[in-house]
Amino acid sequence: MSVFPKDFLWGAATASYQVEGGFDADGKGLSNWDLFSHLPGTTYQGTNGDVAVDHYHRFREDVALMAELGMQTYRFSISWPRLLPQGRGEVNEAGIQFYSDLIDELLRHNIKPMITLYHWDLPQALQEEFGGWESREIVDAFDEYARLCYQRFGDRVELWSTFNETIVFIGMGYITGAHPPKLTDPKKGIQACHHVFLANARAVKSFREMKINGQIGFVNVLQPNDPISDSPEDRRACELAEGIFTHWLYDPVLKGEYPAELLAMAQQAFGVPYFAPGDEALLKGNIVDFIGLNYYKREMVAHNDDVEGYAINTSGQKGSGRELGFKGLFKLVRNPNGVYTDWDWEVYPQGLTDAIGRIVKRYGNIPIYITENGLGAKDPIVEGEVHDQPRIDYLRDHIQAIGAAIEQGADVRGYYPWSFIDLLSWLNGYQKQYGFVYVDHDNNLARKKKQSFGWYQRVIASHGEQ
Ligand code: BGP
Repeated sequence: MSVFPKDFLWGAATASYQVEGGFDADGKGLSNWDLFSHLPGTTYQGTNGDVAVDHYHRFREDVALMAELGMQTYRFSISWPRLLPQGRGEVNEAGIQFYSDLIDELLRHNIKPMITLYHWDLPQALQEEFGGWESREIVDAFDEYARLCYQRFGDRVELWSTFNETIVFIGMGYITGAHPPKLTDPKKGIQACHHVFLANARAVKSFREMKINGQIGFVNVLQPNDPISDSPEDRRACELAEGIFTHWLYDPVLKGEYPAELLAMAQQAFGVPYFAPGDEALLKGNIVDFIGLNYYKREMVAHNDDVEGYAINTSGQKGSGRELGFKGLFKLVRNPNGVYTDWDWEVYPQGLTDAIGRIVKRYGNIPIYITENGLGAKDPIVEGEVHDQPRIDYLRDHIQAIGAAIEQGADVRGYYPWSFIDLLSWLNGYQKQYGFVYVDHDNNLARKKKQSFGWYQRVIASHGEQ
């Protein structure tokens, strides 16, 4: 008998900038990524999402493939500037129509939509007007956008999440400078992150005030950290890394407060986050209904007296990056016994069971959806077929890892492999593939089912037994 509960949902995920294209179609405003990806040296070989895989124009064909795959749910994000070209104010009805049609098409095929409100494509107008996430003004703007989405789609959509992976868009946007707005300013980053939590809380509040029939959650990545050795220095470094990468991001949305030790450290070192009157109550009063957990890899941690900064492997040449270090705090190091992908991500299915266990231990048995999980690889084409057995192996082992967590009592309600279709990997272009469906960039973006498509079809049909 399957360990997965009867109403466990099998799905897959994407995000607007990575699949839609139509970057200026039908009145859409520009996003921060529309500009950033065109700056020299920002993305792998200058790739961008101007056209992406043209899901904007081909969504009916894509939904038909989702239905054929047997998907019961589909996680996608809304492009804020497609609905509100200036970030607030005037509504672009053509943008509303696109998502409305997409939702109807999904429902017609019995596929439950899960909407992410913010998967990193900020209206550029707000960046220019007041500095985007740096300014408290973003909280009102985001609330206006969230309310618009609830109002127009809340009659048909029950599963919502506010944000995707704050650690990435804030961490890389404001600390490492690899994402827009390309800053290396921790002080601004910490305050921007605070504004994300406030925006989340406000959007959760509005969701409840508007009595939307559904649940609202927050999506975070979880890379469980393990110390590279048993030494007290490495264990302490690991504790700090886990605090910064995990507790800092989960506590405010699940407990309504920051982890105390780290809060004191940040305020002492940088004078932020700054709390305005009412912030604490807002966070405390608006805890999310569920957590969306994205899992790809674990990170081993060591104490760090020397390494500062990092270099990302965006080429898929093993060993071409350099691991992240914050001098005096910790560094991420390679596991000498680990199995790694071509992008140097450790393949460690047990880490997903661990990640779920750590959430349950710290926050109680809250509802969890695995909102992303997958293997980025360059899939070979052999005699016209796309071979992706490594992806099948990866996903199978991770599905088992979720099963193990469920057997231990965790309330995991659904699985969304990343990704439904090959799409733009933010910094790695189109060569880092994740999908069940291949897209032929040399042939009019034609869709083609991979080996993994038939496999996942059987997984869903057998409710995870495969
Ligand atoms: C997550 C993002 C996704 C996706 C995925 C894979 O952090 O939420 O949008 O891109 O990672 O990452 P990458 O494309 O860098 O391999």
